[in-house]
Amino acid sequence: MSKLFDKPSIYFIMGTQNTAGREPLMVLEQALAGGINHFQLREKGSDALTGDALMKFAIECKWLCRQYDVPFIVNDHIELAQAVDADGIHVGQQDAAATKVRRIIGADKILGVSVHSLTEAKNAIDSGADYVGMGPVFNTQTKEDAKSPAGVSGIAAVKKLHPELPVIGIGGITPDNAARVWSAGADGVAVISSIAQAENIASQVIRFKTNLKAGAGK
Ligand code: 3NM
Repeated sequence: MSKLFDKPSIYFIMGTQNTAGREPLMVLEQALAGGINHFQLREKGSDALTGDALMKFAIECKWLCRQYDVPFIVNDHIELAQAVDADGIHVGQQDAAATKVRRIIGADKILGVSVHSLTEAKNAIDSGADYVGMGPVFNTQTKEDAKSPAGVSGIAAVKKLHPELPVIGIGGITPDNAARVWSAGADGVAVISSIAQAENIASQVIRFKTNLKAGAGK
């Protein structure tokens, strides 16, 4: 397993539109206090922050992540990631091609790619991805154009062929189903709503950790 994912990762993803009206920085700080291992800023949709407001928010998120020594990863916005000196960038299949992104950000930054098949996983490796996000594992309400839920079999198939590639499951993951994702071979779980909208955010992260450990017989 790569050093980046050397233990079950709770990889929290959030934009200002995911917090059900709660102060996003407070949500992030609670998630960090609970023990998330990675954070990705993902501003999406018609009400997404843009321009200076997005830059300011990204700098604040990065500062909070630094306090907890958690890598700060930006979704899709390469220029923003570079401007705030993020630790990494995550791109989808529709975003700028991963090979080009790797060339722009250099070897030292983290590159994550969303994949939905073995072929896409192989292409991500060839592009220099440090990890892939694979989903949706379960049904999700969060991503409007999400594909049909694929379960955990795709993750198991990718890990069988590419055991060295860190794979993070995404889509509809909760503390109750996270251990299934881990048992299939995933290196972590990427989560938006189950953490961002939890009543007690830090406790919810701790529940994820406890349940992942319980399922860690792989
Ligand atoms: N990507 P939640 S599913 C951002 O399948 C994202 O690639 C997906 O949100 C994919 O944890 C998804 O609330 C949404 O289900 C995940």
